[in-house]
Amino acid sequence: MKKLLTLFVAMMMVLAVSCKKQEAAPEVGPGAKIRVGFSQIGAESDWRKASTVSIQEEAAKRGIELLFSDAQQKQENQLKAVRSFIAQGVDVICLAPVVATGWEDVLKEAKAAKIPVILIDRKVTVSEDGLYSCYIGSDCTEEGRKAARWVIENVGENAGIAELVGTVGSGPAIERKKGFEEIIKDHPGLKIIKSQSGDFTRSQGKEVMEQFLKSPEKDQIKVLYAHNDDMALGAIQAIEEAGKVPGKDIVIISCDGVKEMFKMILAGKANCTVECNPMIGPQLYDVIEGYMREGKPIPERVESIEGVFDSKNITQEVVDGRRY
Ligand code: GYE
Repeated sequence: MKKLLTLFVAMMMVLAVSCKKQEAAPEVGPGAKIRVGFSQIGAESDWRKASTVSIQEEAAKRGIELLFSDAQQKQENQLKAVRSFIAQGVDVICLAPVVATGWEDVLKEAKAAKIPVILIDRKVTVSEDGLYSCYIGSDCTEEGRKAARWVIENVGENAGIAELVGTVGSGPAIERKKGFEEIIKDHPGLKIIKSQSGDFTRSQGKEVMEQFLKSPEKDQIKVLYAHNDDMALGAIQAIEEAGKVPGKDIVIISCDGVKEMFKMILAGKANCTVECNPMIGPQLYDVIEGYMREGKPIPERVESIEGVFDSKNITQEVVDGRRY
């Protein structure tokens, strides 16, 4: 009995630390409308477009009123959107932050208005705790590690690596670089010899790769590590235009797992994509409805489940079944 009691107390303690201290939920009935303000980054990649669809479709399905704002990759637009959501008194704010810093003031304003903020897909760096309720999304550092492990296992110990970095200052760009470097640092033959941002877009991925392929180091580039599929897809075009064979002369690995990248891997023009799941609408509204309708505390972290895809597990069936 005493053992059971100790276990119960321990479980309650774990529960207490894993939930951020927050206002009691307003508790609305099953029929009442929930209003959510969502500040989306933009439409820079296939991944982003899929994430927008997931959040919009799921809101419609559940009868949740969604106020949607597209920031066109600009933080100033996101700050305006969040402030307007606060002014309109939404129940919950959902924010996909384009960069990691610069959010303290607006998050304090939301907190003062007692509106919980749920971050999705990108993290922020803030100096104090409790400025947002929850982060739903991927572990992008782990994605970087997975990419590096794949290179070590499939390419070997010696290769010059070109890196296409995501949006400067964004969580995924910082973390995917960090995770990748953390693993290759113990493999001295694997070196990043070129590294530049392509802002997560196909057009800039192509442009930057063109420059890499004109640089004095061009013949040492044996691997391309792109922080997202769109930049890799742009780079594939640049590689072909430079008269090289993508997937063979230069091994290509990126993050996201969008359908277009799957097709390239199946065609042998790319080699691997580390999955990052954009379909988080259902997880987001489970948290919001749990909080609003049942008074459940908002969890601090909701993780998405993700895999690694290469020629060993991509088939035509997998490509056809991919929604985005
Ligand atoms: O990898 C990229 C997008 O924030 C995780 O943003 C997301 C990234 C994703 O534009 O394609």
